[in-house]
Amino acid sequence: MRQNLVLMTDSYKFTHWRQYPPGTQKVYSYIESRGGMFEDLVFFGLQYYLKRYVAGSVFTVEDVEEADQFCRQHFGFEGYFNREGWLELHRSWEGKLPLEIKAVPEGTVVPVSNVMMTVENTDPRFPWLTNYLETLLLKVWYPITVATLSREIKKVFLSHLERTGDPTLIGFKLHDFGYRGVSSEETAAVGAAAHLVNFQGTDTVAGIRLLQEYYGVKGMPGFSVPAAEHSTITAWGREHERDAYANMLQQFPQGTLACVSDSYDVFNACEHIWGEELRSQVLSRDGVLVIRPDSGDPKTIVVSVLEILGRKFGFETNAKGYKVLNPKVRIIQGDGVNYWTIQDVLTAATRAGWAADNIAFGMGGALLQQLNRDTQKFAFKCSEVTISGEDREVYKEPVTDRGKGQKRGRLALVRRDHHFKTITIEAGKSVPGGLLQTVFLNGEIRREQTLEDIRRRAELPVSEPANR
Ligand code: AOY
Repeated sequence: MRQNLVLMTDSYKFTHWRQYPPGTQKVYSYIESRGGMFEDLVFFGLQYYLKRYVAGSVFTVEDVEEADQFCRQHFGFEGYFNREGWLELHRSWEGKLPLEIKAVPEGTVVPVSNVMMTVENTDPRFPWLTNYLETLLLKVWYPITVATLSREIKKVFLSHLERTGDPTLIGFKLHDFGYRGVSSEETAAVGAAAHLVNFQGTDTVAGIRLLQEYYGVKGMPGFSVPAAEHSTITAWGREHERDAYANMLQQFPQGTLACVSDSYDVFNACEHIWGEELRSQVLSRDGVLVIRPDSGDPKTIVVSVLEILGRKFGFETNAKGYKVLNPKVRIIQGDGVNYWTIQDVLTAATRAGWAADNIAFGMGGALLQQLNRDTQKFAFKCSEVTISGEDREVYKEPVTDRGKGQKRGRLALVRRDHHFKTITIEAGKSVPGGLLQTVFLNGEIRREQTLEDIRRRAELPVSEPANR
């Protein structure tokens, strides 16, 4: 399917140019989250969508003609699609889009119910262009929601590390296992990139490539290690589980190595194979063996495996009074992992006296796919129009759902001490210290963000480990 920006919108938007009042010169719209699962959002992903779809010369006369044909068949009538308008737009701007997009810098943590970005047309002949782009631009809901969820899990994990162990371990405690469980390669790339705002562990290669291509990343923003899957263990046959594990140790003699260990009996594997038959090889190995249980109730299995590994490989008690396994062995739980089960597992481990240091999680579908636009109630709404030179605040305020009431006029995001506030800009005034910056103007990217800056803005305070 050939990409055609003119067709990248909802069908009804083709017809909206006929619906604005006569004399409409400007449509000004904004994006906000109206609440949902979390209170603070990490703004992320707009730069990808702008560079990929919106910046530069992004449509041709051929695209307009194709859209015109499409709409004629789709609606069964001529003249619903704004052929003359799009052709005039192309003549005037050579395929570039006369829009101004302002946004908070990526990585900024913004409370819900605040403006995060605004869109307006800059050429009064094309006021219909602003909301034509809603369908494309509102997709930022997805990377924002993934980055937000990933950061909330980081908060949970950090609180456990602070109580029971070493908070500086946080960067590799939530590994992205989600590549296979998403609906498209683009979803994988965008979602995995969003996770890497907060963490450094990922198996979703597409996210790294997106950051390298769209966020100017020169080095390596995400890391992984050799790890077994069931096929590489079961291919040896049930009688040769030990040989499969021994081969892992032999093939990867250094560094961190992960091995799924529940192919037949995870308790037997930990107790007798890892803990007895291969124990000396594990202890003499130059690196950490990470055992991955992959079935059963996560909190029960993780605590049981910790107990077995503690008996077989030993542990120390840290300065906070929690048990830390022999440094040659750790656990990664990758089955049934979501925002809630991570807390269940960490709470169960804490109760049993185990530091969070011992545990990492692999999270797949629940990180990248089990989210929707309503997880944080995202909306793109018009708050001002200019009609025949007169600026008018516009809003809806349905009696049937007051929660859908809207902001009015031109909006600014300001920070007073530590809280954010959205204010309406008074006519003709500017807002000093406003946080929305022009990132796109008339076809050009005006400001770029680096992953380094994005990560720093979204950072959480990490305390130093206590000395024992
Ligand atoms: N990867 C840490 C490195 C990755 C994976 C990917 C689905 C890894 C497993 C592991 O330790 O066990 C996609 C399931 C697992």
